[in-house]
Amino acid sequence: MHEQYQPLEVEAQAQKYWNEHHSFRVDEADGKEKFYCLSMFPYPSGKLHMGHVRNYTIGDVISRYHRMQGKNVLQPMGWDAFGMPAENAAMKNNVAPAAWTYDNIAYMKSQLNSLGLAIDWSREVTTCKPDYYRWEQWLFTRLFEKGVIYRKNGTVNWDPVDQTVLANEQVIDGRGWRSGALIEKREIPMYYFKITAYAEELLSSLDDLPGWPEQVKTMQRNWIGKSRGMEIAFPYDQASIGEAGQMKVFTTRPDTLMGATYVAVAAEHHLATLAAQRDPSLQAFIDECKRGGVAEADLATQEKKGVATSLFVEHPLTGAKLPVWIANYVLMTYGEGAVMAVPGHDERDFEFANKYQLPIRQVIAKVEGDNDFEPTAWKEWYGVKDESVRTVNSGKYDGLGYQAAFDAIGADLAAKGLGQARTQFRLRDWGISRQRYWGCPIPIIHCASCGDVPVPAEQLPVVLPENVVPDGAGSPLAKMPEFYECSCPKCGQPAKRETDTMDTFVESSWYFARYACPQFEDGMLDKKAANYWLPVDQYIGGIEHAILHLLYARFFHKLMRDEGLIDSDEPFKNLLTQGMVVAETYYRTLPNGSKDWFNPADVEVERDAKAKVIGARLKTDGLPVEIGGTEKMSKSKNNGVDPQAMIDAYGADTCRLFMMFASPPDMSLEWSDSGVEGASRFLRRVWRLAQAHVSAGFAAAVAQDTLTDAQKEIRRAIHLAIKQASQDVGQNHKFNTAIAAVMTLMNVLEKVAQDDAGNRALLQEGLETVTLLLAPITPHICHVLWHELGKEGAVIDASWPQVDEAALVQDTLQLVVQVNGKLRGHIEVPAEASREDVEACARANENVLRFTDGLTIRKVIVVPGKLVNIVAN
Ligand code: ANZ
Ligand code: ZN
Repeated sequence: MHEQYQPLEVEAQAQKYWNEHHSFRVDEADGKEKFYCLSMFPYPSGKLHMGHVRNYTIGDVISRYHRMQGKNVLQPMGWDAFGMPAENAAMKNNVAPAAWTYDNIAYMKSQLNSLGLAIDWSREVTTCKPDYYRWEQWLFTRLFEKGVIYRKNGTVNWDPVDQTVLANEQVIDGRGWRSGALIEKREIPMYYFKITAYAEELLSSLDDLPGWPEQVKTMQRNWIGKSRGMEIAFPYDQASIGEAGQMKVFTTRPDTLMGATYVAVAAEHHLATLAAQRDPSLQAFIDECKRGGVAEADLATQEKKGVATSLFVEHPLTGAKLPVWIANYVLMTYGEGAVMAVPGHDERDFEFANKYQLPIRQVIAKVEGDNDFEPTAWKEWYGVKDESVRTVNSGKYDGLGYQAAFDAIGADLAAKGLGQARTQFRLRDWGISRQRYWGCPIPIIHCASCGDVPVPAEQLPVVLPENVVPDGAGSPLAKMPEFYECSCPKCGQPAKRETDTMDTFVESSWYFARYACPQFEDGMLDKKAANYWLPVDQYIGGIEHAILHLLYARFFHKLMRDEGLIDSDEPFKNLLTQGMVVAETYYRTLPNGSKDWFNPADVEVERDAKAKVIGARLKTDGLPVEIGGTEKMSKSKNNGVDPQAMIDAYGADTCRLFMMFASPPDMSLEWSDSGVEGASRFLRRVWRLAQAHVSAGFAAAVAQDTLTDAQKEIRRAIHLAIKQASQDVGQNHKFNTAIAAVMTLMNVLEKVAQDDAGNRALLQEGLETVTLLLAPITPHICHVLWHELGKEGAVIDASWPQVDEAALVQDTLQLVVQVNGKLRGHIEVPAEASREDVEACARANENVLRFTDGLTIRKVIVVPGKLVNIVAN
């Protein structure tokens, strides 16, 4: 054993052992309990960033811990390999996206290996490879035949100069990112997954996921957005509209119907079109709304604007004529694209009515006691719909609570055929067509006589040609007759292959299942293997995937279930969303007012005695820089730290220990050089103690009943550490406090003299314990230490240590003694001493006698195991 800890050598040795022994390869072995631990797979962007390292270390620690619990642990890894960055890089460097992607994968795989992750690489999945996407295409054709996938027109961003469709992120301030041209909206045919058909189940089965963070479930619930309400029809006013018909609205507040003073429609609504035919001056506003193409979130906050039309509709209960407005806050894609405006009780309508001088009518009031309305405070009752409010100014409906008003108004509307209860979801069907090259081809053939024909299973996969360099002007596939020319599978006539590819969220929606059987060639999933491994026991990834990825993956799991491929209902039993990795930012303000950001690695910080940062200077010129506060590591603030530099300088174990010690996994982690150095120092201490112990020769096993009192204390520290770490890691994923427990133990062990057999036995037990407790976190050094401590087999095959309850028993306890709440001394009592004995011992303490001299003892408070407080005056 080297005297010094040499991480590079230690890590190479451990990794060599794992490789040679295929240590992490698993199969569906009977008998053992399975544990499937999954970290979200990376996009192969080029190199790992700190967020990846954190994510994969957390997953690895959990995996290794469960392996030590005797479970059959699967930890797979793969590549989310399709996507736009590859196309952009391809254009920049004139290499094919495939070559760029495969190079990145090779490099990042070597990085993952250098971290020492316990991955079963025999299950590697790469989504851009035909053996993977073939099954995605197969499922697509099945779902298309079932009607779960369908084709309809969708709106895209069209760049008229580049003649190409742009993704949302390629549109910057309304212009194309390359051409700078003003972007137009275009309707083109696209394929949609009917996720709305699963809305109810996706919502209700969130209740079956107690292992998910509440916050994520709430985000999903809001995204699915179930609203119970009513569909209400407003008959056209024949005189102004000139045709018969009804304008429908969806409302969650039919109880406010008597307060509707106008109606508003979206710019794309039929009535808007009709109004503009009558009055062309309206067209400008309609065009402005359509051009906006604003995200839904912005719609809620943007300034409300509208124009009046000369059209009217009739109130369904009173027949009163309500003016029709065109308003920018009404979405064409929600409900019916029209609203009944109740400015008295809806904030958006209120803002609009105030601006355009439209009447506002109060029809809801707060009720205090039985019937004590408070008409002045009504604006506070926006959104309130329960029994704390009553209808007012509503004629025959006056005095009703929310539900009673809903029912009474609903019944009258139903009798007239003008209303019915309805549930509305915010969730939309998922449009997956992308006019991009580097994605999974959509397996459809367009035939002039047969229409859209799915590619037959035996002709799959539709292989994406890999040697293509896109030029940024439209999809390359659409310019490759050798790709799109084909014959119709039904009639044999010449036909055209679809050239759109799928949204890359499709690949990441089922990779977790393919890991169960990555080489299976007879179907998408090998049912036996998939049912064995799934659901994933622990899924780990960033909170940024809380909505889309996790919702799509849940959806796909249900699609695969309904296809008979798998039996479970949900893919991820437990979810851990890791916090961000943040770092200090440094900058100087340039003469033009913009900021020049400096990387933390290039900055020297000054600290005061309490280690608080008081100043910072650039290393190159020694001049001060401003401190911009801690922020998520990002390119824009230049505060990213390259994990590779840290691994190269300190080794993977130090890096892993720092990451796990700096904060619990769900909190943000602040980068700190001194933290890394601290981690490195700690590992060197462990090594040094082990080295000293091992070089002193043989150590016998501990015999609890021969230990002296002092030795019992040492052994107690060992087992307290086991107890603490087991709780922290096993139950709460609090690796930081588990590490702290090991550090406390190290402080004890370092003080043990290597002088007699009893001490040496304790040191042996202590060092074995340190090694086992750290094994999931710093696996390389523990692999070597285990061997050096003379243990048979590898530490990865060892069991997590067990607490010896006998070692925790304390023969004597030290209690604090207080007089009137002030510390006056300590007493030593037998652990099993009675309350009376403890009290008597405290009263006899000489300090207590001194401080109670001349006083009367009024009360003695005993907190067992802790303290005695004597109240005297
Ligand atoms: C009258 C009313 C009175 C409304 C009131 C609210 C409060 P959620 O809960 O999100 O489903 N709405 C309906 N369709 C719309 C559209 N296409 N664009 C914009 N807003 C629309 O929201 C339902 C409410 O959103 C509906 O209930 C409707 O306004 C509005 F005191 O109708 B309400
Ligand atoms: Zn045909």
